Amino acid sequence: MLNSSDPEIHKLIVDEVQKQRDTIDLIASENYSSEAVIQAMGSPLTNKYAEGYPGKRYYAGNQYIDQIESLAIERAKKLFKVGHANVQPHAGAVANLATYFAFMELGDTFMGLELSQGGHLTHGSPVNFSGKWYKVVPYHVEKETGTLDYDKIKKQAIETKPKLIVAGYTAYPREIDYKAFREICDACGAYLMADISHFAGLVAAEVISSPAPYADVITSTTHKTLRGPRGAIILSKEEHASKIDKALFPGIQGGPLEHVIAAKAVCFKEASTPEFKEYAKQIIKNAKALGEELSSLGFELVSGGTDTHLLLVDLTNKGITGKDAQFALEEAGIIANRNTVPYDQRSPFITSGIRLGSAACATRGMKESDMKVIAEFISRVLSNTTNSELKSKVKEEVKAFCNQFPLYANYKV
Ligand code: DSN
Repeated sequence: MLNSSDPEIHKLIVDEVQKQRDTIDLIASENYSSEAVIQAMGSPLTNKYAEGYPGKRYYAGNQYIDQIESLAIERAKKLFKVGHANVQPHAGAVANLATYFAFMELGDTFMGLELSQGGHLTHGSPVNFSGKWYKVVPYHVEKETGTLDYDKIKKQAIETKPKLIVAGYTAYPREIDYKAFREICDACGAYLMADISHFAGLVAAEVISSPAPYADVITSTTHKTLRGPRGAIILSKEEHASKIDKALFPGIQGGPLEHVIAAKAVCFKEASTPEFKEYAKQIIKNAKALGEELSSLGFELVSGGTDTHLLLVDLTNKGITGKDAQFALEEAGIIANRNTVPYDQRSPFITSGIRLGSAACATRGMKESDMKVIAEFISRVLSNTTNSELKSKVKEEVKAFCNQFPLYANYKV
C-alpha cells in the first residue's frame, strides 16, 4: 500500500531497513524489536482515543483497548515484580517528568549524576526542564576509578537534603548498588527513583540486580535492552500508584498511544521467556568480550570494563576525538555515538570518548568471537580515521560480516 500511496516515504523506509541490515549497530540505547512488536505498533489501534485508564476512560468504545492496556499492566508488574505499572508514557523523558511532577514541587531539590559523567538530560541538566524547574545537586563519579563512591554521595545528600535522588544512567558501565542508594535516601529523607532505561532488559531477565526491592519509583524506556517499541513505563510500589497516574494523565499527557501500549505488552511477554534470559546473558558476555579485545588493542575503558551492555571508551591515549571516531566508524558501516568521558576536557559536541553497546548485536545472534571481529574493525578504522580507502574496505567487510546475521529477513514494508 505504502509503495503506491507514498513512494518517497516507502523508499526511505526500505533504505533504512537495508542500512540496518548492512551495518553493525553499537549504539548502547538501540536494539532491533521483533516483527511481532512492529506489527502491533503498526496496527489500527492508532485510531483510538483512550484518555484515562482501563475502566475509567473519557471516550466510548474502549472495550478492547482496556483489555490490551490491562494485559500490558499485568505483564509489566509480573516481569519487574512491582505493585504498580503505568504503561502510558510516550517516552523516557516524559516518564521522568511525570515522576518529578508526582513527587516534588517546583523549586524542590533533587540529586542526579552529572550528564557529562553518565547521567541523562532529565536528571538535572541545566538545559533541560529538570535543571530549570528544580534545584539540582549533581553527584559525580570518582576521577581515578570512574565509579560511584556511595559514602561520598551519602555525605552530599545529608548536607543538601534532596527530596528525591535519581539512580540509573546512560553511560555508566557498572552495576548500581540500590541498597546503598536506599540507605542514602533513608538518611536524608528522599525518595529513590531508579531510571533503568538502559538496562531494563537485563533487570527483567534477572542477569543484573533489580531496584524493585529498594526504589520508590522506577522509570524506563521500553526500546533499549528490553527490545520493545519506542516508549516508556513507570513502575512503583502500590502506595504511589494514584499520584503517579494523576501526574501523567491528566497532569502531562492526553490520549495514550494504544498501538504502542499493545506493542509494549508483546515485548513484556517476549521478555518473560527463557530465550530472553539467554539473550540477556549473551548481551553481557558480548560486552565483556568486546571490552577485553579493545583493551588488548590498547583502548582505555572507563572503569576498566563493564558489568552490563555498555562500554565507555576513552580515546585520549589514541589522540582522536569522539566526534572524529564516530564519523570515521560510520563511514565504515559501524554505528556508534561519541560520548563525554568523566572529567572530559572537550565539549559534549566533540568529546573524548565513544559509547558502545552490545544489545543489538546480540539480537542478531552475534557471540563473543564475533565481538572480537568487531573490535578489530574498530581498531583498524580508528588507527587512521582519515584514510578513505581503509574505511571503504572495512565497510565492505562489515557488510559481508553482517550478512552472516540476517535481520528482518522476511520483513516487507
Ligand atoms: N538518548 C538515550 C541514550 O542514547 O542513552 C537516552 O535517552
